[in-house]
Amino acid sequence: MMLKLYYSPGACALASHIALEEAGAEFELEKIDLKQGQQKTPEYLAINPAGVTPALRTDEGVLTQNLVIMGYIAQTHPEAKLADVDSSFEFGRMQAFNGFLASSLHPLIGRALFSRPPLEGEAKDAAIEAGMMKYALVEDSLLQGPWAMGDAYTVADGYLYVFTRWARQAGLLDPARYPKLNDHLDRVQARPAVQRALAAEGIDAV
Ligand SMILES: N[C@@H](CCC(=O)N[C@@H](CS)C(=O)NCC(=O)O)C(=O)O
Repeated sequence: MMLKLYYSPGACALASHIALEEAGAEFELEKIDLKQGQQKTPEYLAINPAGVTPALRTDEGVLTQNLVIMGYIAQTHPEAKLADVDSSFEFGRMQAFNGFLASSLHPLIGRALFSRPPLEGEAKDAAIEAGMMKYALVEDSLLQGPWAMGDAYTVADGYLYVFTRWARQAGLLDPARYPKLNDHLDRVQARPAVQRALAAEGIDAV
């Protein structure tokens, strides 16, 4: 089976990219330059009509949404143990965590940091505050430690890393307020699979 991931460097598709590396999957990458609007070309809209990355081409068709793609990678590579695929309940618990990142944290921090045109002044401050409330919920309640779901690394860890990476780059991940998230970021970033994904996307560790 040949997989192809459509991604944009440093954007949220990095989570699916990390999952592919962690799985030891055979895959190709195709870069979609969001700044140049390549996600809205007819060619890409034929792959993902929503006009966003990631998309994963499989032999059966295209999958979208990081949490779906990551779940698929974990299920199709059970030997890599990227999720507890034998327990529907534990798998669901992990997807609930991923769903929180996808539907609650990502939209808010994405709006604060990447709105076009950029937010400024009080509007930006308010957007950052709203986004950081979601990081605080992960720090204070959702992150089990040392990994997102507890003792075992899962695809949820690569997903959380995408957002802590953005926050640290923006100077928002104060170690005094977010010690667990900082520890988690460093722990994920030290993994060889993550370093391979960063190198392939041409982006830096933070
Ligand atoms: N919930 C979706 C979010 C996808 C998404 O918003 N991707 C962003 C990059 S982080 C994108 O491609 N944005 C391009 C645009 O909105 O034009 C997922 O997890 O796959």
